[in-house]
Parts: sequence; structure tokens; C-alpha cells
Amino acid sequence: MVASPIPGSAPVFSSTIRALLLVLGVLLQLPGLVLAKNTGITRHYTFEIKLQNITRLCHTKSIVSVNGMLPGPPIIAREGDRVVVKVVNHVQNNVTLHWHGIRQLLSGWADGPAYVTQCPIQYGQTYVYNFTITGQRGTLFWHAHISWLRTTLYGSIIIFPKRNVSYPFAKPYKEVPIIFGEWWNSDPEDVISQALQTGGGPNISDAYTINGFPGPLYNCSTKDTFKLKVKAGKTYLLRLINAAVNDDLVFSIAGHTFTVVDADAVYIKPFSTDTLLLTPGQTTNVLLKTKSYYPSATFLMAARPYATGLSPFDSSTTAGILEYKKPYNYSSVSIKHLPLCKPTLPAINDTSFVTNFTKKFHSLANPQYPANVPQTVDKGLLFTIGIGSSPCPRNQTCQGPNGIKFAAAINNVSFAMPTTALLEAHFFGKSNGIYTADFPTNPPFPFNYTGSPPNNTMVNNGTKLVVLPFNTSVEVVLQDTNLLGVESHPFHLHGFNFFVVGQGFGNYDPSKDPANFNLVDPVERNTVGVPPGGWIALRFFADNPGIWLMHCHFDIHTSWGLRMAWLVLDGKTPNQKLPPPPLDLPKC
Ligand SMILES: *[C@@H]1O[C@H](CO)[C@@H](O)[C@H](O)[C@H]1NC(C)=O
Ligand SMILES: *[C@@H]1O[C@H](CO)[C@@H](O)[C@H](O)[C@H]1NC(C)=O
Ligand SMILES: *[C@@H]1O[C@H](CO)[C@@H](O)[C@H](O)[C@H]1NC(C)=O
Ligand SMILES: *[C@@H]1O[C@H](CO)[C@@H](O)[C@H](O)[C@H]1NC(C)=O
Ligand SMILES: *[C@@H]1O[C@H](CO)[C@@H](O)[C@H](O)[C@H]1NC(C)=O
Ligand SMILES: *[C@@H]1O[C@H](CO)[C@@H](O)[C@H](O)[C@H]1NC(C)=O
Ligand SMILES: *[C@@H]1O[C@H](CO)[C@@H](O)[C@H](O)[C@H]1NC(C)=O
Ligand SMILES: *[C@@H]1O[C@H](CO)[C@@H](O)[C@H](O)[C@H]1NC(C)=O
Ligand SMILES: *[C@@H]1O[C@H](CO)[C@@H](O)[C@H](O)[C@H]1NC(C)=O
Ligand SMILES: *[C@@H]1O[C@H](CO)[C@@H](O)[C@H](O)[C@H]1NC(C)=O
Ligand SMILES: *[C@@H]1O[C@H](CO)[C@@H](O)[C@H](O)[C@H]1NC(C)=O
Ligand SMILES: *[C@@H]1O[C@H](CO)[C@@H](O)[C@H](O)[C@H]1NC(C)=O
Ligand SMILES: [Cu+2]
Repeated sequence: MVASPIPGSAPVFSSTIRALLLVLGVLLQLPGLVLAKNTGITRHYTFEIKLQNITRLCHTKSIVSVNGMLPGPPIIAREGDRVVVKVVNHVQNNVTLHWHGIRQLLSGWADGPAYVTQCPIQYGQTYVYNFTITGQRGTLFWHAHISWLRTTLYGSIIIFPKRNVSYPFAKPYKEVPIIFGEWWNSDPEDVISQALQTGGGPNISDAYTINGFPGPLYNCSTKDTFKLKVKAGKTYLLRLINAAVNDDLVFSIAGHTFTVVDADAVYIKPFSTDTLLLTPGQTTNVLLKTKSYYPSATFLMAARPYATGLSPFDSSTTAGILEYKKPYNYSSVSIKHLPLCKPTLPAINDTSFVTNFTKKFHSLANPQYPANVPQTVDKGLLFTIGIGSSPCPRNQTCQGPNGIKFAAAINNVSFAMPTTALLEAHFFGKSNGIYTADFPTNPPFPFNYTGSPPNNTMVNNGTKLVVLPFNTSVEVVLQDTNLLGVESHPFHLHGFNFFVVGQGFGNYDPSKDPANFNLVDPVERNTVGVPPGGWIALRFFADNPGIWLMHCHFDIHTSWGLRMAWLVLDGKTPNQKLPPPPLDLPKC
């Protein structure tokens, strides 16, 4: 299954975290694995894509899994290591995997989005993802990048610093991954295909999960509860991942405070908070200092959505339990009889909380971890993003607003996926009829984006790219629109981190807003929530040749077309050119 460094892992996690802690404990010492002092090693994994029967909320169903696990197995490595994952597909579904947030420097063939960097791995086929982790340390995650298969195909990527480098904070006592997911009792592939067919919103999920478990606030779920057993007076590093499909989540643990130290595998200036927000696609490391004494209580940890859109969503709450456990048998009162403290979470639509929270993130920006923010811009783009509509076929009744189909667009282009991989088409000079290089760099029909919407909410579609010469300094402003209603959209960029240099509500004003940009210590990440009815300004250097998707990380919006791609050209020197594809790259 997994060669190094993880010992054999059980199919479907047991309901305590002990196994995981053990895994991380073993890794922290990395026994005998390092060959040279500071050059990375290669870590080999085998991911078997197979069906697994699993029961949640009293519903048993067959899921598409990696190695029969939910969440799937963690990838554990150090900065500088090469990761080689052999993926073998034993199911009828076409599959690809994406290593979310990994820079993929000169390894664009391993990025994973179906029909962008590769054709899918079909039934019976194998593909080896091969990439090096460069300049990143913290937590990321992997997930399927085709249709909605990531509802069950996901797992953590844990990146330790290089061997001779320590954290920029005191070494934690233990490390614990916490992955949020989303569960449907029905088959999520049926949910998305039905939604695309009817043109309406998708059926909402039945639960959110913590490390695969919905927790005690759902019916028929008490035994499926994630429990974190801690000692008093210790510091735990929680590695949080939002792998939910269509929802931002807020998270809190009753009676405890977090110190946030990292975002999307980049260290940040630490700050403390009781409550966190993660959009789908975001990861963050936080320190949890336990109480100095053994309290006579247990504590609920809970997550539920922050939601701003018009379409219905699952507003339920997933929960786990934080339990203090003395190393010896101390308790005269059974844990079961201790009172349970519950956290207070912000209101579901508390944009004020989210705005304040988001503003607390700043790069370390020190000599060891500099913030290489583009100070000047070679190419500035303004992208409107939002939900609009497309026509209902004549012989059909559609379930979107006013009988139309939902469609989502960037600058009025709803991105149509080709039936062959874009990167191959580009690399072999066969782009004719596959894509065009004329993605609009400004809104084709300017309007008052956050005022009253135009009468016509129809959007166009096409497979269009923005071409960027190597090392272009790019600024892109993402402007939410009110076409069918404003909404916060979590935007994710493949192949790069970006700096969030500015944000605001209403319409972006190019004459006033840049004066307030932070070009000193803006947060650097791969996914950011665009404020509902507002805008966000991002900068990055296009220093990685390849074709890179940028999209909303709500899968329903991506499915409706809220995505586009950048084509970054080769530079002049050999180490600025994308190598040819691996021989086992799947074919369409
Ligand atoms: C799942 O359960 C069904 C019905 O009990 C059974 O036929 C099938 O073999 C099981 N699949 C797996 C992968 O265990
Ligand atoms: C991974 O890529 C490196 C660099 O191209 C190559 O040397 C190595 O053989 C590859 N490994 C596998 C298992 O494909
Ligand atoms: C780690 O080791 C490498 C090479 O041995 C050296 O270049 C680097 O400065 C070291 N880093 C620290 C933080 O000691
Ligand atoms: C979605 O919900 C509707 C209404 O409850 C139901 O009829 C339909 O079967 C559901 N679709 C899926 C794929 O679960
Ligand atoms: C649990 O089941 C009861 C009775 O069927 C229902 O009223 C309640 O809404 C359910 N709660 C949840 C969280 O689903
Ligand atoms: C949030 O929701 C509450 C209850 O539904 C509503 O009263 C309030 O106006 C909403 N606030 C915002 C900012 O939309
Ligand atoms: C957000 O910050 C503003 C200004 O500091 C403050 O007035 C507001 O109460 C804060 N909102 C929340 C929900 O904390
Ligand atoms: C509508 O017409 C198309 C083309 O003739 C056909 O493929 C499709 O099945 C029809 N849809 C319905 C709902 O009848
Ligand atoms: C856009 O619409 C908003 C809300 O109606 C309004 O306050 C603003 O003045 C409008 N802006 C322009 C430039 O018309
Ligand atoms: C939009 O529709 C309304 C009502 O049908 C009409 O009064 C208005 O003139 C239309 N606006 C535009 C810009 O076409
Ligand atoms: C895509 O655009 C073409 C015209 O360019 C149109 O015929 C087709 O209906 C559109 N498809 C969708 C799903 O909107
Ligand atoms: C799987 O992918 C291949 C290549 O793109 C395609 O021809 C085939 O229709 C796909 N199969 C399914 C079940 O989607
Ligand atoms: Cu979105």
C-alpha cells in the first residue's frame, strides 16, 4: 500500500485519533529515511481507487475511495522531498487526483485537473504522479479533480520543514490533522448529473464531517464521532483542511482559543482567535494550548457553514469532542458524566466576522521567510465572477430561476471543458479547435456589478485561455457580481500562490483602491474568499510554465463554469521550460 513512512493503515479510520497521532509521531523522527543531510528523499505511495461500503447516518452505500479509506491516506513528506504516487483505477468512474496547493514547478503534468493537464485515468489504468515539494511547509490536501468525486476522494498532505529547520514557533507536543468533509446519503455523482440536467441547484448534502465522521448532532451518528484526547498543559498543532464540497465553514472548540500560525502551507504572523473560517480549498495550522489543569468537563468542537448565496445549502453542524485524559486512571467521574461545553459559532451569514477574520492574515515577511510580492504589474486584469444563466433546451423544463439553467461565468465566459487535455494540445501544437487564446482581460459588458443587475442574465460559453509570457507579473482583480445575487466565492489558483494585496466591498475602483494595497506583508495563499458583493486583488509571478486552472472551489459553481485557465509560456533557459509529458500520461 504505502511504502514509506506510514505503517499499514486500517481501512476506514477507527473513531479515535490514536492511529493518526501514532503515524505522525513515527514520522517526526523519520527513522533512517534520510539519505543526505539536506537533500530530499523520494516517498512512494500506491493509491488503489476502489469501491468501499461505508455507513454514515444509518445509510450504507458504496463509495469511490483510495485504499478503502475515508478520508483517504495522508501524504507525509518534508519540504524538498519528491512524492511519487502510483494511482491504480479499479472503478468504472474516470478519475484524476489533484495535489491542492502544491506548486508543481516544471511538473504541470502531475497537477491533475481532468481535461486541463491530463486525460482521466480510466478503468483498469494506472498513472504515476511525480512531483517535488519546493519551498512549502505546512498542510495541504489532495483530492479528485473530475466531476464531484472529491466528495469521497480526499486526504491530507502534511509537509514538515527540512530536517535542519525548525518551526518558527515552539515545537508542539502532538500534531493532529482535522479534515472537514461533506456527506450525501445518495451518490454525489447522481446529485451533480441531476443538477446539470435540470439546470437547478443540486440536492443539499446530509451532513458535514470531521475526519469522516458527522458527529453527535446528527441522527443515528453518535458512534461516528471524532474524539481528540488531550493532556493538560500541552500545545497541540491542529492541521485543518476544508475539503467540503460547496460550503465555507466556521470552526470553534468550546472554552479554547487558537493561535493561527500558517495558511495554505505558508507561515503567517501568528494571531489568536476563538473561531476560524476556512473556505473549501483552504488549509491552516493552528496551535491549541490545552488548559493547565484537568477540567471537569468535555468540550464540543463544531463546524457549520458561513453562507451568503441564494441557493439552498445544508445548514447543519458537524461536531467532535475534545476530551482531557490524564495519563493514569484519575477520573472518579466517568467521562460520560462530565458536562459538555458547547461553542458559540457566528451566525450563518456573519460577513462582518469573516471580513474581520480575513484581515488578520499577514505574511511573516522576514529574512528567512520573505514575501516576494510583485511591486509592479506587467499585466493587470479585471475579472467579474458570478452566477448567471443559460437557455433551457426547447424540449425541456428547467429548474433554475425563471425556468432557465444556472450557469456561472468569469467575464461572461462560462468555461466549457474540452474532451481532450489542454496541456497536451498546447505542448504538441495542436490547440486548433481545442481552445482559443482570447480570454477577455476585462469585462466585455461593464455594468454596475454590485448594483441592480441587468435584465439579461445570460452568459456565453467557450474554452478560452489567457496567455502569459514566462515570469509576467500579474495582477487580477476578482469582482463579484449581482447578476442573480451576490455571493462569496472561494477562488483557487493552480500552480501558484498569490498575494492578496487588497479587498473591499462594492465595485473595485482602479483610480482609488490601489493606493491602499498592501505590498509589504500581504498573506500568500492558493485559495481566497471573494467578499460577497465585493472584490479582491491578487498578485503573482507567472514563473511556472504550464496550463493552470483558476476556479471557484464550490464544486457546484465550478460545474456551472466558474473557471478559466492561464497558459504560462516557457522561459528561455532549460530550467524554465516544461519537460515533455511522462510516458504513462493517460490518453483520451
Ligand atoms: C457492498 O455491499 C454489497 C451488498 O451487501 C455487496 O454486494 C458488495 O460486494 C459490497 N462491496 C464491497 C466493495 O465490499
Ligand atoms: C520522477 O521524476 C524524476 C524527474 O523527472 C525522475 O528522475 C524519476 O525517475 C521519476 N520517478 C518515477 C517513479 O517516475
Ligand atoms: C540547512 O542546511 C543547508 C545545507 O546543509 C544550509 O544551506 C541551510 O542554511 C541550513 N538551514 C538552517 C536553518 O540551518
Ligand atoms: C434529489 O432530491 C429530490 C427531491 O427530494 C429527489 O426526488 C431526488 O431523487 C434527489 N436526487 C438525488 C440524486 O438524490
Ligand atoms: C432527527 O430525527 C427527528 C425525527 O425524525 C427529526 O425531527 C430531526 O429533525 C432529525 N434531526 C436531524 C439533525 O436530522
Ligand atoms: C442574517 O440572517 C438573519 C436571520 O435570517 C437576518 O435577520 C439578517 O438580516 C441577515 N443578515 C445579513 C447581513 O444578511
Ligand atoms: C468587525 O470589526 C469591526 C471594526 O473593528 C467591529 O465594529 C465589528 O463589531 C467586528 N465584527 C465582528 C463580528 O466581530
Ligand atoms: C431533447 O432533445 C434532445 C435532442 O433531440 C434529446 O437528446 C434529449 O433527450 C431531449 N430531452 C428531453 C428532456 O426530452
Ligand atoms: C451602483 O449601485 C449601487 C447600489 O445600488 C449604488 O450605491 C452605486 O451608486 C452605483 N454605482 C454607480 C457607479 O452607479
Ligand atoms: C429591464 O426590464 C424592465 C421591466 O421589464 C424595463 O422597464 C427596463 O427598461 C429594462 N431595462 C433595460 C436596461 O433593458
Ligand atoms: C454555448 O454557446 C453556444 C453558442 O456560442 C450556444 O449555442 C450553446 O447553447 C451554449 N451552451 C451553453 C451550455 O450555454
Ligand atoms: C472517460 O474518459 C474517456 C476519455 O476522456 C471518455 O472517452 C469516456 O467517455 C469517459 N467515461 C466516462 C464513464 O465518463
Ligand atoms: Cu463560487
